[in-house]
Amino acid sequence: MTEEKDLIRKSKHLAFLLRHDTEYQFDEHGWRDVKDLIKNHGYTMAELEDIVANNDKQRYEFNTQHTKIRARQGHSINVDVELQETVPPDILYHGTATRFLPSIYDKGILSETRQYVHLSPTKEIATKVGSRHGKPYVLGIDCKRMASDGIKFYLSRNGVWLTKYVDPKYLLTI
Ligand code: HQG
Repeated sequence: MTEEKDLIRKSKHLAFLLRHDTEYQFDEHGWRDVKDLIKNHGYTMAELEDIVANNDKQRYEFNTQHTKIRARQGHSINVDVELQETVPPDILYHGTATRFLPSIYDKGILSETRQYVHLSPTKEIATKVGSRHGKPYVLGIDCKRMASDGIKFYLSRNGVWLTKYVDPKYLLTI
């Protein structure tokens, strides 16, 4: 494997280790010890520094001393990554696959295995998110109405909008 491919593989595996690993005892704010990743998961400090600095979606962050690392969003494990509650723009987008639409129009957008439903600021980003699951489809979300109904939104430090659930009544035809 080339060095570059190995780093991509390690960056992807880090998403699992920081968002979904039920074997590890995370602290309440979702931090994992850098030492654990070096000792037990084959990372070097230089690789972790490289991944955090250059990750395409800026998914990860260090604490100030670089002794701990966490994912900024996307967790299935139950941690509080101190998300910033933020007033959303009037419309956000959710990228999904066409085969999920009947169920989404029936039950709304569920967070499924993750802690939150993920919403994108642009149709372009939402299309990319949806295409991970099949033929992409972009739903518009009436965030203005959700916010005025008292529903909370959070903005992760890498620009992903999060909310707990989107009721079908807030889905827009775009
Ligand atoms: C769908 C990536 C049927 C939902 C992305 C989605 C994102 C339903 C799938 C982040 C449903 C869950 C999250 C319902 C929701 N019936 N299907 N009622 N409600 N769904 O991967 O939003 O690269 O957990 O539409 O860029 O695709 O990993 O969520 O298709 O930001 O950093 O259930 O993951 O970021 O899939 O992606 P996911 P997502 P990273």
